[in-house]
Amino acid sequence: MKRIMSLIVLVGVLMSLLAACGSAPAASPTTAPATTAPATAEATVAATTEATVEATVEATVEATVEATVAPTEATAEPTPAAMTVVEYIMATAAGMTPEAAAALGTITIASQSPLSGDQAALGTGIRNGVELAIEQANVALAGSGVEIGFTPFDDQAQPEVGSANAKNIVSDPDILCVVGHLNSGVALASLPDYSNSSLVMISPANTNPKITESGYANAFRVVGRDDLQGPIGARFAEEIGVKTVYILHDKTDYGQGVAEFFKLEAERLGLEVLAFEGTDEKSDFSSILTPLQAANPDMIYFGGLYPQAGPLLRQARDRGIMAQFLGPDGLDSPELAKLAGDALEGTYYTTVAAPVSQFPNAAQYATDYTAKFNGSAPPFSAQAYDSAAFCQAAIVTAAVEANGKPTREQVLTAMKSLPALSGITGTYSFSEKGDPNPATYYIFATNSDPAMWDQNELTSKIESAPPTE
Ligand code: ABU
Repeated sequence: MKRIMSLIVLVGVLMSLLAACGSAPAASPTTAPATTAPATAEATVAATTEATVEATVEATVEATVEATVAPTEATAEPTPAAMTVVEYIMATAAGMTPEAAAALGTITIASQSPLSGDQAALGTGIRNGVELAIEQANVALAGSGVEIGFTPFDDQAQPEVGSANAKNIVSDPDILCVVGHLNSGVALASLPDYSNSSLVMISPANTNPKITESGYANAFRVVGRDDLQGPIGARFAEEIGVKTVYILHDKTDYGQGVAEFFKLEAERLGLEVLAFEGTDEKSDFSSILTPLQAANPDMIYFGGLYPQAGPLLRQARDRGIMAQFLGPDGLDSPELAKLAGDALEGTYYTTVAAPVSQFPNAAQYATDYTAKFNGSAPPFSAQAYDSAAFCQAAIVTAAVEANGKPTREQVLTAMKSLPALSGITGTYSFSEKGDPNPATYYIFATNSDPAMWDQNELTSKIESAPPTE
């Protein structure tokens, strides 16, 4: 029955996309490449205009329809012949001369993610994924002369902290690649510094379109984008019969951004949006929930992360609000189940990460992670492992090319020239802008047992190319 439901939902989503395709105007550019990088996350928030969002949603529909109807590169199954990124690193390192290896000196990969504060569960998983990737690569590369160091940074989920760390990172000449961030707003605050020194950043988690739409040649990610994630959520809401929706968000680049993409698609589908409201409240949601209860929506959509979503949902259910509940990948953490408890039953989230159990090639990673860190690998940690592997592949390629220690510019050039390679979470090739093509989007029904987060029920799975201009 569950399988049939999943298929019905998926077919429904695809049919809706087809219908939308018929009426959608031609896609228009999402954002013109910036000639100067945005200086702050605030500035980039302000830059998210309604027109941009609208244009992106149009492009989204087109891209997704393309991906689902015309199974070209966007729906291609992972190429069986694709070399794994680890095989690629080993084969490339084997081509290094002893002189080049001796000239490498210290080479370091940095990570940036929240290691303290209420998002540390996901941020620590990202750091751990990078650490494991580097440790395992160094074992495999023993004797080749290549050894990569690791320096983790705590960005505290704060744009100003990420930006300050970024200045320290770029001032260390040994750091040739950075894996980060968890929060799109923090990445957007850090990217100007990375960009000014041509330092490759590969994000395991950032979904805001501006990461790759702001003209940064050095920005890459291994996950999908909110201009697809939001509309996919809206289409799912329609498929399960939602007619009215009350939209809340956390006022961040990410949370507000994905909520805007959800809203535009919901309105286009004819759903009534009863409210669109931002809040940075973390504990007492009564002033939000009183008008929400009076509005009696079919669904609450929350654009944000689990530390807010958990208490919000718990308090809503405690007041007798039984509306459907849906949110994006910021909810993809067993911490949500700890915070919301049984209030989580019957709710949904969309995600670009998914439990490690979704990825057959990540089984060994899950075992290794538990052995090393004494806990289950959280969502986004396997994506961090893959991001670090791509950093290594680019660095080793550039080192062979440079016949010694490469510059950051050479690492960036190498990153852009990598072939499609298989990681533990999928086969990745990157678009010109740095988006994975394709990316995978999931919808899960949650269960309230944090220990069973890996067993959340997959409702549907959609592969899509990134939206095109
Ligand atoms: N995409 C989940 C993490 C939140 C963010 O992108 O800001």
